[in-house]
Amino acid sequence: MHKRTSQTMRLSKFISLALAAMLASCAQPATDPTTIPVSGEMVAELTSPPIVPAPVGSRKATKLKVEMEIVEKEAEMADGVRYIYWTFGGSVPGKFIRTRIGDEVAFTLKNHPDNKLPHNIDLHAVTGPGGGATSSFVAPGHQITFSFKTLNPGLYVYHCATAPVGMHIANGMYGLILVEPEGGLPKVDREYYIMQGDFYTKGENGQPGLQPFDMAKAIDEDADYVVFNGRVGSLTGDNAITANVGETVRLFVGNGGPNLVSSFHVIGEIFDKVHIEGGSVINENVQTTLIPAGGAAIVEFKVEVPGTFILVDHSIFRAFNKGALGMLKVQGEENKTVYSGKQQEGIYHPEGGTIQKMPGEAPAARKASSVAERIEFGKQVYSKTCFACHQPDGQGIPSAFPPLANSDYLNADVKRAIKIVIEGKTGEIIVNGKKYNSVMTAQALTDEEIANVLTYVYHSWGNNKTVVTPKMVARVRSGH
Ligand code: HEC
Ligand SMILES: [Cu+2]
Repeated sequence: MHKRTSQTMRLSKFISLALAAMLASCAQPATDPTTIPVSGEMVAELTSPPIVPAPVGSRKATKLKVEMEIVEKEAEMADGVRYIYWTFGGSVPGKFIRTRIGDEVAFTLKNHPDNKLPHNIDLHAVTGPGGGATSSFVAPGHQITFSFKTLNPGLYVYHCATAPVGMHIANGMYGLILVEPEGGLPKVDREYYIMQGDFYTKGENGQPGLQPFDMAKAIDEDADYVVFNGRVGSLTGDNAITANVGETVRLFVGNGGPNLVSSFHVIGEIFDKVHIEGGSVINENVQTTLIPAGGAAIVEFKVEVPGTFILVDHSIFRAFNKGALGMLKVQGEENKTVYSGKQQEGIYHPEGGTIQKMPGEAPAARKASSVAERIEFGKQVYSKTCFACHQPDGQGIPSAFPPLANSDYLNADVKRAIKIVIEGKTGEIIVNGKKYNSVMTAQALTDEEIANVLTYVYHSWGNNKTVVTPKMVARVRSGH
């Protein structure tokens, strides 16, 4: 009897203790991140942009080994323009590091023996002096290891902090480290890594050859190049990032600077969610998000319609003249409710002229009855549609918009020219010996208008006087 009582008592005491412990662990507000236990160890997957490592998912905090090699190397900044980059892991930005809260990161920084300079690393995700910089200074041919615990979830910049700091950053020494919250970020279909940076070269933008760093321009914040992922064209044409209609896309966007802040925008998309400054506050329904130098943002949106969506720094001359332009190509079914495409076009005469209707909708606009008329009507189309880029005199703008004046490219192939006006054009082309690699948007014009404008262009500025007819345009449009 006595024995049984004491057993029961012991058991009930045990149960209440266990309950109390359980309750305490539930009631405990967010665990002190410094006390999150780590189990096991693993080698971190590191990726070069625009790829990101696999999500942490539900894995427990662990000892995460990061091995980063510093590489100084020559690479292309733009077509024909070369630059000596200093890199974390061989790319600009450097390798993406993906951790979760509570991880103990064992960070090994290796400075390749062929390198010329000492470097170090300051990770904004580190709580400690210099963000690791004071412990990580490493000479060529050496390696150092230090360790830190990730205490705050978010997206953080890392960069070299060796004097002159600005120069090390300007040469490409930055990247992103993500600290995921417990349980990981919500699942999305696509994730990409993009980082803006400004570059300062002795020669002006586009001047070919190996370009040295220009300290005076850097101090003046007078950038020759403002680019995503280290070079002009890193995310355009065949390098574009991709998604399918209906998918959710998450962009980890950083800004290495060294000087400029980024007004990050995707033309034709609205950010459903933005983790402002890479932190925990989520803003919704954002058009353009400001990313400070040495800062980041996580941007999420669903793609509802197909097309090419252009990523820019909306300080817009940087996008169209200094390189801060990328592309997200979305494939899939059209959704005419979300976006109709062009339904109707008329000529808008504020002073009260007649509205011209598209053929098919109503009897067409005035049809040219002679070549002279075609040229005259074409000139009107040109001065409304083409001249902003190709310029009123057809001279174009060096390294941005190719000339139509005396253009060997234009004169060589009329079908190709028609196709360009119908479909737009991206990718490298050579016009009169100069390379262009930019974007011409599709021009929403009728066959008649395209015939007119191209006839005008072919009869202007020393071109070969080809006459383009609406029939020719229709044939190209139908794929013949
Ligand atoms: C938004 C700027 C823009 C507009 C507007 C524009 N273009 Fe272009 N165009 C470009 C760019 C940029 C290229 C080069 C594309 C590339 O690099 O692949 C180009 C290339 C061309 C080319 C081939 C290259 C050459 O120089 O011969 C032709 C022809 C052309 N455009 C004609 C036109 C015509 C005609 C119009 C008006 C109906 C027009 N473009 C409107 C930007 C534009
Ligand atoms: Cu450095």
